[in-house]
Amino acid sequence: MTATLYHAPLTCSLAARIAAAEGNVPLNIEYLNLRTKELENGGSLYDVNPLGQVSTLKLDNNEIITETSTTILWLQSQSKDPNFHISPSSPEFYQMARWVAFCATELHKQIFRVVFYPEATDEVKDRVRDLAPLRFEVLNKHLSDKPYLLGDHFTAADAYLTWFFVLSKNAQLDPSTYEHLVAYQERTLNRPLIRELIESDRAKDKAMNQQIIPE
Ligand SMILES: N[C@@H](CCC(=O)N[C@@H](CS)C(=O)NCC(=O)O)C(=O)O
Repeated sequence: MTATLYHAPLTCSLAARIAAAEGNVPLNIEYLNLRTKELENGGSLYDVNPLGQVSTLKLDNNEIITETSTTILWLQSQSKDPNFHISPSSPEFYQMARWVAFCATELHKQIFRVVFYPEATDEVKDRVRDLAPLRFEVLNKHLSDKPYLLGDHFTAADAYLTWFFVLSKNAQLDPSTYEHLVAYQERTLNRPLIRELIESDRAKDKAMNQQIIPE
């Protein structure tokens, strides 16, 4: 009953990995290099996802789930931790889905998808970076009276937002004037399981010469 995550170190599939770790959901990891699309154990990411993208998850019945947002929601559905698992019939589920979608569309695709890719000029990248402050403001206000996006407990939505902060410095984004966001970043990035995953991904990124975070 263990799903396999096709995982390129430090990329958005780390968000799915964080969700699995925090929800105590068993997960097999198939490493790949996102620059070459080569799977560590042979074959190509294109064999499982024609777009050559992570996050891609293979369930134990061989069904494939793509899109980071959906993989994160699936992983949370498998968690037996009552503080992590949120039933789709509860109103809270839609708050979680809202923040997962916010991370996917307002932060990941809208900002990272431009600043980390060669298609855009430096001028376009800077203009897209200018979208960040309003989004940071929304998050800062939301987090002003709670430690995590949904309240007292780390949920799947936090897994996605935490990953965003793993790479935000490399994207030349600066949330340092948003005090609740800074506190959130410190709180989440220092959770022991998350720290361990980031350290292990940094080492793997380097060993693979994938250079998501260049030295
Ligand atoms: N539609 C996918 C896209 C995710 C995405 O942009 N993944 C990046 C890594 S963070 C990727 O695989 N990039 C490689 C490519 O687009 O060729 C999702 O929402 O998860």
